[in-house]
Amino acid sequence: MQFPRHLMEQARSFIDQCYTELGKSETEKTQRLEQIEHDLRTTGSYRHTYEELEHGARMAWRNSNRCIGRLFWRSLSVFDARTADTPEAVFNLLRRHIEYATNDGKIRPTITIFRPASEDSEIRIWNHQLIRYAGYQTISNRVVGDPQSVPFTRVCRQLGWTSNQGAYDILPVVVQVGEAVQWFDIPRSSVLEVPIQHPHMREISDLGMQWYAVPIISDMALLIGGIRYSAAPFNGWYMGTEIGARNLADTNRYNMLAAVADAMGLSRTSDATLWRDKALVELNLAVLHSFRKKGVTIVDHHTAARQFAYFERTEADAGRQITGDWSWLIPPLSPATTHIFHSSYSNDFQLPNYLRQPCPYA
Ligand code: HEM
Ligand code: NRG
Repeated sequence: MQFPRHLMEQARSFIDQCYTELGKSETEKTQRLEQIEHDLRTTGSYRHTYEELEHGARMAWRNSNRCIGRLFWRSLSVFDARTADTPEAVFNLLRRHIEYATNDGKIRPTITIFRPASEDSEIRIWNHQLIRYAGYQTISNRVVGDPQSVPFTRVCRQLGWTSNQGAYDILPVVVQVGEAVQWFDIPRSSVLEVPIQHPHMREISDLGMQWYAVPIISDMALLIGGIRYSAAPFNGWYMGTEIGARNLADTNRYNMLAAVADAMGLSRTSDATLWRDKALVELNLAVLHSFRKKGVTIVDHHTAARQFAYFERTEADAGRQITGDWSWLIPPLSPATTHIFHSSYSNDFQLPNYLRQPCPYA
């Protein structure tokens, strides 16, 4: 077997930084690198210790240029699920993830890491997020539900999943282990949802909007020390604008702004009445109010930006260069009221990190 030189270099760079940050001695570092080199020589790969996995996943969050929530990177709970090797075993651990992370609304940032991809087999979760609403294209070429979910919903139905075709149907989880693909319904009792109610405008509450409590991204790979974890779903909590200024507002999503404006009694005869802007503010207020009232963790964009400013300071104090993707870091509502809008960031890609990967279906 050819010695995987490139993998050794990536392992070296990771172990070097990881062990330094964890305050380990040069001896420990050297010994671990010798062991990794031995494993690479004899097996062609190496296995992270739990400590490396835990700190690697946290570093990857810290390096996520598009994430405004990174102040809390040290608090990530890391589940080692590398022994799961059937769709059923994977799904059981995904259920545990959902319940642990949801925590009755006191959301805990969590990641579950499944075995890394090898040359001939990988684990993939086909969903973009573990919990998400279905979308159905109707005969009149309209969409019921979340338009972004239309292709994946079609795949689920081809696999045999059925539903009542409502606007807020929770999709099943589709798990692939090697060649085996299987879908599973998440028990209703495991999914926390929030009806969207306005603090005083009853007409907005009557629109029947809702959203789920926990965003759990399940289609990105986690890259640590040259090892690619192709299934490593992670979650934090929502920033209100993700729901109120995008998911419920975008014209190619739930497209609710006109309905909200009508519920508020606004005139929509001219764009210049700023009815969209007024509706956006009340919808975002309703999202924050509803999560708060239900006891579900959420952050408003002003607080999130202040937390990000604090992250920038603590990173500088630790002697690290902070990187960021400006166009993703600015909130979609009132961006210029945050310091981020008036700052610039280097968008250099640092490892470990989370990475988009090719869609496993279609
Ligand atoms: C992106 C907030 C936790 C990794 C984002 C975005 C927001 C955000 C607002 C932009 C999303 C968009 O515009 O669609 C937060 C908040 C968190 C949190 C408030 C609360 C703790 C986490 C955690 C991880 C993470 C725990 C990983 C361990 C990422 C990544 C992206 C992202 C990789 C980019 C996703 C993509 O490219 O599609 N985050 N986040 N975040 N976040 Fe966070
Ligand atoms: N905008 C997406 C979710 C993207 C990630 N956002 C987070 N991540 N807050 C949406 O569903 O609206 N997180 O890990 O907390």
